[in-house]
Formats: sequence, structure tokens, C-alpha cells
Amino acid sequence: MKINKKYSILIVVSFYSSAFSQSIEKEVSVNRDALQKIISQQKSTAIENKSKVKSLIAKGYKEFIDDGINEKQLIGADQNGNPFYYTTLNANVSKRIKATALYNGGSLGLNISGQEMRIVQWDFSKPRLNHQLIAGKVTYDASQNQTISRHSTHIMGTMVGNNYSNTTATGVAYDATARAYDWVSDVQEMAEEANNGSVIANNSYGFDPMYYQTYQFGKYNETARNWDQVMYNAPYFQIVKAAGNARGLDPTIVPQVTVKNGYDLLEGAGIAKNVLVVTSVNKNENPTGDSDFNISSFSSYGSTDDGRIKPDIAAQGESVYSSIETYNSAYGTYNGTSSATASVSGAIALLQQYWLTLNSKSLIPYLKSASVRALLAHTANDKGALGPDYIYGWGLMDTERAARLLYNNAKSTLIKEEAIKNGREYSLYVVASEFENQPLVATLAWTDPEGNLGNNVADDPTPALINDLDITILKKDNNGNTQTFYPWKLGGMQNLTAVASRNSDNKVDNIEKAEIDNPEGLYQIVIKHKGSLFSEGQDFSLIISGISFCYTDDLYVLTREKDNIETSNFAGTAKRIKASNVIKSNAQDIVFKASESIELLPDASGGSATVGFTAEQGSEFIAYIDPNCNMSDPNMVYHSQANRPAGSETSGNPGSSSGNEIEKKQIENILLYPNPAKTEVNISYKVNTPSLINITMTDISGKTVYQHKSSQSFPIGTYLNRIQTDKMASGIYLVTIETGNYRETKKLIIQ
Ligand SMILES: [Ca+2]
Ligand SMILES: [Ca+2]
Ligand SMILES: [Ca+2]
Ligand SMILES: [Ca+2]
Repeated sequence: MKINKKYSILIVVSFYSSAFSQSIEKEVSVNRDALQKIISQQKSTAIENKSKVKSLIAKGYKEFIDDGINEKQLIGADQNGNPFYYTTLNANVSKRIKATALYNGGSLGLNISGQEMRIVQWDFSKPRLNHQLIAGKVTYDASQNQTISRHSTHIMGTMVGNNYSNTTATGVAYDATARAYDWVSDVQEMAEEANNGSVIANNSYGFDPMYYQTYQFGKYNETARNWDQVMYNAPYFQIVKAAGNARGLDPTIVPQVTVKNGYDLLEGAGIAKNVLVVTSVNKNENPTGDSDFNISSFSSYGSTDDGRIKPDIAAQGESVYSSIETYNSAYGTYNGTSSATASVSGAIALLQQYWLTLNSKSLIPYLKSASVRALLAHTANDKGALGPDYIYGWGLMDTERAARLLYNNAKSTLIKEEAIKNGREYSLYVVASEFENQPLVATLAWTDPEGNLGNNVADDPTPALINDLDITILKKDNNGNTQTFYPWKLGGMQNLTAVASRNSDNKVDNIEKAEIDNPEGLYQIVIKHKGSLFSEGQDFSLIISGISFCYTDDLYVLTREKDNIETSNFAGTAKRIKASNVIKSNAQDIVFKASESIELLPDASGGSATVGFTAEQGSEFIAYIDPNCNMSDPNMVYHSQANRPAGSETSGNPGSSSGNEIEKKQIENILLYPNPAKTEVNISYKVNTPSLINITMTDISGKTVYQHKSSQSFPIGTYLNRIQTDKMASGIYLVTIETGNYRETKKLIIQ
């Protein structure tokens, strides 16, 4: 029987915690056990809530309220028996967030409109499924509230409304489909959907501030914790939620509206760490620039009680024209953070689809939700006070810029999905783009574990953050001084209107963005963590822009005496480097980086001495060669003699080839160390004549677990290739190094 390769892959991954979305068979890993636990816990919570609702109804509270603007439902009660009501949050949106750039005929030359993507909506109740704008696109389960809702129909049309029934009402992801649920049991249903491979959840509702106690505004509560918990256990699942329209409420009924001048109005899951919280800005059909927009008069301002940057992002939520429930061709215009939220969910579907098309040949799945949040924060159009603020968050969503960043991955931007282990750090060298006025920007985001609930006091500043990662960008000058660039942070409840600072580390947010306005040369991006990491590690996403993978200088020549390096923290970058200088003992952190070649010359080439390049004992020297011109993953490293492992040959000078060496093996002195290995293994070898290098590592069954093939010849020298082994199973492996004329296999034990 011939087994189709794709099919056999599907069979294999189904043994793991993997799920596939309905139409694109993409692996999305989730923590199934944790999600199942959430689902069963929520089932008992649902029973408790039902009895709370029943007793409140007996006291005279209405279960359903329609005040002509919003649909509301009594959903539960706090521990003192005060009612919790969910309320809808009412407000062409595609243009404002530049989603149109991705459509067929748009400025990016693409054809991305949500094909084969699915969004899941939670809302008051059922959308009008037969409405011409959404007919055939939406499913709704019979177990849910069957009342047909205006809000639900309008939000659904804004996200996925087709592009032929009424072109002024075309949805943002007009070729996408959707599933819809009522908001009762939302946490349980989100856990189930995440478990089934869904990646986008739109929640355009929240707790009604009319029934909120003062201390509840901005507080990390049970709802925030539950939503964070679902996302932590389903790292591709992004919940998108409306910030709320509380500034539009009557302050005589909700005093909090004016107590802090519109700040501290966020509620429920709007305070969650991982949920993307969306605010509304006004409509402007013909903006004159990226900052030509203003906050809507009704949009709720942050902060959270612990001072995090919330809301996260802004989108148009005014004059939004979409389907309504009265008949199958009925349309209406609404305002609210609900509509802004729907447009962001639609645009995320476009960006996920685009990411899949860019990576169609590999098994790369969707962007992780942390990457989505990093991407949106990274590419937003700033407004109001410089940097993030509690009104606009990171700014207006810019789908076009986000798509360009995805396209430029490994060209002038980098998208990394990595992990940091407890006690470890992660670092990366980058070279700033040579284009003028191009800032170097690095955004770190992670999906944090659910936080602790804390006390019921107003504005408790205790951070909800569990794993506190920190990003910094370091610049070392030739005198050995290090300049540190920190991420943005805001002043919290004590300083709501203060401009964001970037002069110290951020202890509250799980999105950290560091920017250098006028960068030049080489930088090191470092990610560390404080304290002890929950679960011994934390996955994170890192997005970097404004970098160059090929270097300004074509050729960089270092000659003896003139260019001898005696001070620490020296970096030389070029396409090609030729060096016959000396790196003196005690000189530390010396880096040569080249995209094509590094030649360590055996003679003086212009200098006065008779000996060539030397790295003296006690110096610390690393040269990166990246044949693919990709500095993100420097896999070939040259170490100085001083750093050579014990037992390796100390050949005086790694020199260039000469005639009498041609008959020698192309490589020799192959060493694996440490062996047995734990977290990493180093493979060092000497290249005698320039050659392509192929390194393969297989387990005893013959399965390849690591492979590196160089695309260009390695110049003469001694190289070191470092392989992370911490994720590999313990056992015996075989490491093979191959060149054009030589092949050698060594046994490696991983403990
Ligand atoms: Ca439901
Ligand atoms: Ca508060
Ligand atoms: Ca701002
Ligand atoms: Ca931090």
C-alpha cells in the first residue's frame, strides 16, 4: 500500500496533543489534560451560576435586559451576592486598519481574505444565520440560546460578511467562516474550541459596569484568570475582547466614569494578561497620515490595577455598517468597542492565513498567540502620548505593516518563537539596518500562566504576572562600555497620564517593546527572567525589525600591530573579513561576524611581523560565519585557541590554504564534547581546504534529529558547531560530518 506522505504525518501527530482546524489541516498543540480539567471545572461552575441567577431572579432582578442599545444577561453573582450582568458593547472598518492591503487587488499584491480560516464568536445569542451577508458561513449549536440577536448578527457580519451581498458591509475576513456560541459557559466552550484547534475567539462583551463595585474596576478577577488559563494551555488560541464603552455611561449611575477622568474602567477579562483588549477610535474615510484618528468618546481607558499597558490595541469602532437581525437583507450602523474588536479578530485571521501561505512548504503552524500580540504591538500606529499609553494602548492596528513584517521575516525582520528555561538566558546579535531613520525595534511577548486573585481592595498594585521575563538591547562600544536599552513601561494607577518611560525594567507587562531610534552597527538582544519560572520554563515570541542580514562593509581587513585588539568588547562585521592581527590576552567578548568568509591569515599581509593571526591564551574570541546571511541563528562559530577543549590539537595558526595541503583530508580533528552530553553538545573540526560541510545527527533507529548543510564553502579554520540537546531523548546518537572527500561518524550519548 502506498501511503501518502501528508497522510502519514497526520497519523503520527494524532498520537500527540494535536488538533486540526476544520479546513486547514494544521497541527496546533494544546495541553489537553489541562483543558479537560478546565472544561469539567466550568461545568460545575455553570451549575453554581444557575442557582445564583435563580435566587437573584427571585429577588426581582431581570434575567434579560434590552435597553435599546445593548443586550444584557444576568450571568452570575460575586461572593457578596451582587449581580454580574454581561452586556454587549456596541459601536467600512477594513480600510481603517489597512486590512484592504491584503485583499485581491490590494496594495500588497496578495489574495488574502480569510479563505479556509475560521473565527469563533461568543456573544449574547444567535446571529441571523440566513442573513444574506453571512448565509452559509456560520454554524450555531442547538444547545445555545436561540434568540436571534442584533449585536451578534452585526459583529458576525463585521468579521466574516461576504463581499458580494452588500459591498459597503463587506466583512474584514470576507472569505472566512465562523462558529458562534452564546456567552453562557463561555470559558468551558472556549476550552473546548481551543482543544479542537481553533485559534481566534471574538468576545465583544463584558461585565456591565452598572453593577460593578468600585474595587472591581481594573482588578484581576476570576474571569481574567480563567481566560488566561485557557490561553496558557492552548498557546495558539488568541482571545480578542472589547475594552468597553464605559466613558459613554452616565456618571450619576456609574461614578467611576468621572472619578479618574475616564481611566480605570476596564472589567473582567479586559484585565487578563493574554487576552487582546481592543479599544475604539473614530472613523476617518480619508486620513492624511497614520496618526489621523482619535479615541472614541465612549472608549474605556486603562490601566489595570497593577499598571499594565491595557487596552492593547485600537481599531475603528464608529459608524460601522453591517448586517442586523430584522430580516435577511437588513443593515444598520453601530458604534462601540465591540465593532472595533470584530475588525481586529478579522484582521488576525488574515495575518494567520498569510503566515500559512508564506510557510506553506513547511510544517510551521499558525503564529502562536504571543506572536500575534507581539506583532500587533510592534506594528501599531502610535497615537497620543509617545509610546504606549492607557488610552490607545500600543496604537491603531496596522494590518498592512504587520503583513510586511511577516513577509520580511529573515530579510529585514525576525520572528522567533523560543523558550527560556529556569535560570537561563537567551541572547541574539543583530546588525542595525543601514537605512536612515529606521529604528531598531524588538518586541517580546509571552502567554503567562494564570495569575493569583489577591484581595478585594481598590487598586491593589500587586502584579498579576507570574513569569517575569525582561528584554534589553545592549550596545557595546570599542572602549568596553555597555549601553542598555530598556522596554517601555507606564506609571500605573498612581501616574495614569505620565508619558511612558524606557529607562528601567518592566515588572508587570507580558508584552515588552524596546526601541532604539537611531541605531548603528551591532547590538545584542538579551532576554532574562526574574525569580523562579513557573513550570521551569516559559515559551516566548520575539519580533525584531530594522535589522540587516548582510553587512554594510564588503571587506574588512585587520593587519598586525595596527589593528591588534587589546581592549574587550570589540565587534567587526562585514561580508568578508581578513585578519592577520593579534587578539591579546585578557581581551574578552571579541566578535567577528561575516556573511561570506572569515580568513585568519598566516602572514602579516601589510604588517611588519612575520606571524599572522593569533588569539592569545586568555583572550575570548568568537567569529560567526553564516553562509545564508542570516545572523539569527549563528550555527558556525570559530573559537580562539584559548577556548579549545582539552585534548584538541593546538595548531599554531589556522591559516589559509597553500599548494602542499591539497592532498590532505578536507576536515580533521573532529571532536564531540561534552560526551555524554546534557543540554548541548559541541562539534569542533578543522577545515583544511575550503569545502561544504554537512552535519547529520541520527538516533539509533536512523531517524535524523539534526541536520546542517552549508550552502557555501567554509574557509580554512577551526569551527565549532553547537547543538541544543535538551529537548532530545536520552540515548545513543550518531553524529556524521561529511565533506566532498571525507566522512566520519562518531557516537554521542545524551543523558
Ligand atoms: Ca454558550
Ligand atoms: Ca481599580
Ligand atoms: Ca501612544
Ligand atoms: Ca519584565
